[in-house]
Amino acid sequence: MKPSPDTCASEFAHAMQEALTHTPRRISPKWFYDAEGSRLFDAICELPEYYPTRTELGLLDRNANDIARRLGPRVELVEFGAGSLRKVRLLLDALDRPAGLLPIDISAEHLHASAAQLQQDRPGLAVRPLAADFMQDLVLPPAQGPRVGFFPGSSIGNFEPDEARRLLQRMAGWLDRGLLIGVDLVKDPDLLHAAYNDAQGVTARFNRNLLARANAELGADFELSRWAHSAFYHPALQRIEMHLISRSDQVVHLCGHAITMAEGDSLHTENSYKYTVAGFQRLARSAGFEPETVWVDARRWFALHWLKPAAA
Ligand code: AVJ
Repeated sequence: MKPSPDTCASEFAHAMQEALTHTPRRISPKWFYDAEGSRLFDAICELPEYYPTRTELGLLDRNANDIARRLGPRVELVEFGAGSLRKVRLLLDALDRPAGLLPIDISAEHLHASAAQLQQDRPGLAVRPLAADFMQDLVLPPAQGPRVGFFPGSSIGNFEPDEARRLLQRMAGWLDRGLLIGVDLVKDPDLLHAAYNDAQGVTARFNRNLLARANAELGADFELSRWAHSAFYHPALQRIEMHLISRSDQVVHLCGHAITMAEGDSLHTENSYKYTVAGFQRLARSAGFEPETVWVDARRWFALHWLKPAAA
């Protein structure tokens, strides 16, 4: 496909060019989520090695009544990075007369399909999907009840701690009732390693999908087989890093640029920070929340925090 001048003026084109020409080469993981990337992520959630989804669903399921009581009646839920809307269904089932759901996701197609399905299953619920990047300026429609944020999956781990603090601060401004947020815990590095290096290679495909997307949308000529998936735990920084490593010297063409990569060169595609319970509570306090309750599974793999806005 020949790139049109206008796809090359897109934000994605700009992000890819910057990513490949700066040192170190790095890009925001938000670009993983085109329709295929969202589908691959849903497949990751089903993998035997990828414990976060299953563990968080278990926490929501087992504690649904307690959670619902704490959130209160007639709340409007705002879900950040809503994806397939599977988890919020458990909450909606338990909540006392929820006033509505505002699911926000960057992957428009996937969001609208999931929201339409949910609306069909719950005709009485006001579902108002918002295809947006919540890191950019975000204007929420008028609230239909006390607002509770729902940010599951440990997506907060994609941000540098400073950035995460700023995001939580903005959320505190939107959410008068509080925030229910899922956070992956610091744990045995072998378990973390397995979760991001699954035997079926789905995570590797998810990682390489960034390059497939650049080929499809921007007319780039990445040869996917020349890029190795690399994911490892960095204990001092308490994060998983994902990279794409060039398997040989190569030249990639992207929107009129020829970019040279040497064998072993890396493109850093994602960080996934892990937190202890106390470490995350400290971050939440610094962002204007008061940690109220935390639910943790018996193996201490995943934490679900209920944070209230700190009294002004
Ligand atoms: C969606 C950011 C929570 O960090 O575990 C899964 C994304 N990347 N496997 C994570 C992801 C590789 C996921 N988050």
